[in-house]
Amino acid sequence: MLSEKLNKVLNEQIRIEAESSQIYLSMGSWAEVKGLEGISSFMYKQSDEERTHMQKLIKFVNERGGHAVISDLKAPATEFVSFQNMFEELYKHEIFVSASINNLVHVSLEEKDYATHNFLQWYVAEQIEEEALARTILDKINLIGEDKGGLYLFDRDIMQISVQSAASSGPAI
Ligand code: OFO
Repeated sequence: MLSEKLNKVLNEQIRIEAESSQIYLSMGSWAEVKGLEGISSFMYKQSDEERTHMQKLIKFVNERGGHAVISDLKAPATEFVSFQNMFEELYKHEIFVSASINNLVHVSLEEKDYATHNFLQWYVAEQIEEEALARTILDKINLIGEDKGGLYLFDRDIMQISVQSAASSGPAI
């Protein structure tokens, strides 16, 4: 049975995952309008993944005798200065999510809830991967600079990243 405190912080994480999904959906739409097809499909896939993270949490909370509460969400940004800026925002957001997951792990230990602690390890590993991927992408972007041909190739490559990771990941809900 989940403690009230853990139920509360897990519900906050459910909201954060849902907001992450909306943020990436909005980024995907912005990129699509700008004709950046690869970036857009990458963002749409990220958005879908965040939704599965949220669903996995909902199931866990309810299975453990808690109540997963679905709340309203903060509206995401709809405009970005550039695609570079958009990926910097994505990276910052993933760092914020990692801190939030770390805090959840901390609370699970305080509450001596080892089942929740164990469940959260999947999220800890996922955040390491997502931060690493965002950093790799930012490195590539820095290499491109203002080069338009580079942007064309980047957009094509990132489409590949999203296809590959879609085939190899996706948590069991
Ligand atoms: Fe939910 O995985 Fe990153 O944010």
